[in-house]
Amino acid sequence: MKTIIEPFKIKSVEPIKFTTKEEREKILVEAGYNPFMIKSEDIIIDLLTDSGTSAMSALQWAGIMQGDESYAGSKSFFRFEKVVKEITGKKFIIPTHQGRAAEKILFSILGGPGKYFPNNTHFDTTRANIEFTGAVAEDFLTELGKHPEIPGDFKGNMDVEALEKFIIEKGAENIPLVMITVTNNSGGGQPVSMQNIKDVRAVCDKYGIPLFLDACRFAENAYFIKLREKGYGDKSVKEIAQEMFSYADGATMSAKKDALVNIGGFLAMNDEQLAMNARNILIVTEGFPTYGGLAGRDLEAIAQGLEEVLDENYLRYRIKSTEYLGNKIREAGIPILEPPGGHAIYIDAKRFAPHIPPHQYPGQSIVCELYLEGGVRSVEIGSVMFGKYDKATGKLISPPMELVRLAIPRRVYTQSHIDYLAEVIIEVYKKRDSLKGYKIVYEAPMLRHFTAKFEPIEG
Ligand code: P61
Repeated sequence: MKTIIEPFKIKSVEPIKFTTKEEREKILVEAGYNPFMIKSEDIIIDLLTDSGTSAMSALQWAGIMQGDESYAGSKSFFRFEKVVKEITGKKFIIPTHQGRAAEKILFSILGGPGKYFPNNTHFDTTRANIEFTGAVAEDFLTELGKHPEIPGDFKGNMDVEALEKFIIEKGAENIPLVMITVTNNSGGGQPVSMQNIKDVRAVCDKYGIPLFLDACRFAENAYFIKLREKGYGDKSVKEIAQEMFSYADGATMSAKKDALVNIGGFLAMNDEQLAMNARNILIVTEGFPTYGGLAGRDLEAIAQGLEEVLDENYLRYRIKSTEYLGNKIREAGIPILEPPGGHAIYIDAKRFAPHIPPHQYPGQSIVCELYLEGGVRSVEIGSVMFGKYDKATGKLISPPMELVRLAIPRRVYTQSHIDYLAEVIIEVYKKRDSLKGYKIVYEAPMLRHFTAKFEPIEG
C-alpha cells in the first residue's frame, strides 16, 4: 500500500517561531510549569488540544464571507440547521457558542441536588456543569477501558450492567438523562460501538430515561465503527453517524472538534418542551435562537465543516495519521494507551515514569519535559485534571489513569511535524529516570488544571 498523504494542499500558512532550550527553560518557570500559561508563539508544535484548532477549508472561508449577519432568521442559521438535522435526525437544533454552553443550558434545566447523570466518562466541562447545579456526575466505563496497556476495538464503551444497577439503586426518577461521549475523550479517544449505544438505549427505554450523545467527535467514532464493527464495513460514515444519533433523544456538540471550526456548538433534541426551556435560557445567556452566541459566518463554517468531516478520505487520513504517531513511539518502547485513539495519542505516564507517584503528578512532569526538549505543548490528563481531595483527610484521590495527551489538531500538521514530535518524545523517554515529581503551589477551586502553578520537587 502507498503512503496515505494529507488529502489537501496548503494555500495559507502560519509561521512557527523557534525557541532555544535555554529560552524555554525561562518560559516554563514564568508559566508556573503549566503549559496552559505559555504564549502560543512560544510553542513549536501545539498539541494542547484538537478543540478549535482545525485548519478551515477554502469552502469554509468562502462561507465566512457569505455569512448572513441578520439578528433574526439568518439564512446561515437555516443552512446550519438543515445540515445538523440531516446528520442527527433531531427536530430542534439550538446553536451555542461552544460545547460547554450547550451543557450549561441542558444541565441547568435537568440538574439540581438529588439528580444523577451517568456517562461512559464525563469530560471535565460536562462534569463541572453537572456538579455546578448540585447534581452528581457518574462514570460507567467498561472494565477494558480502564487498562491502558490492553488493546481493544471499543474501549470507550459503557458498562451497561453497572449502569442498570445504578439506575435501580438511585431510582430512574432521579436520573434525568444518560449520556454517552463519542469518542470517549477522557478515556483515551476510544470509540463506542453501535452495539453498545443500542444496549444503553435498551436500558434507558426499560426505565424511561432519555439518552443524549456528547457528540464532539461523532465522525471519528463513526469511522471506527466502519473499520471495526461487523456489518458496518459497507455503510457510509454518514449513514453510520445517522444511525448512532437515531438511538439518542438528543445531543450536545462542541463544533470545535468534528465540525472543523474554531468556535461553535449546539444542542439537538426531539423533546419540544425541553427545547422551549433551552431556548429561553439561550436567550438570556447566549443570544437569539437563530444565532445563539455565534455570528452568521460561524454557522456557515460549521455547516460546511460538518459536510467535510464525513468525507471518508479525510477520515482515513485523520485516523491513520494519529495511528502513525502512536506506532512510531510504541516502536521506541514508549508506553501509550492502546490502541491509538481518534484525535490523540495518550502516553501512559504511570509506566513512563513509574518512580513518580500520582500525588507528584508524573503526567505534568512529562508535559514539562516535552516542552523543554522540543517546544511541544501537551496536556496532563490525570491527577492534575481530575484529582480531588478527600474532604475528611485532605488527601489527593487520583483517577485510575495518569496520562499525557498529545491531541492532534485537524488538518494542521504534516507528517514531518509528526516525525519531529516523535523524536522529541523519544529523547525525553531516554532520560525518563531523571524526571522529577511536581507539587502544586496554587490552584483554583474548579477546573484547576487551567491556572494551577507548579514547582518541581528537588532531590
Ligand atoms: C479538549 F483542557 N474538549 O478535549 P467546549 N465534551 C467533550 C470535550 O472533549 C469537550 C467538551 C465537551 C476539549 C477542550 C477543553 O479543561 C478543558 O467547546 C468530550 O470546549 O466547551 C472539550 O466543549 C467541551 C480542554 C475543554 C480542556 C476543557 O481539549
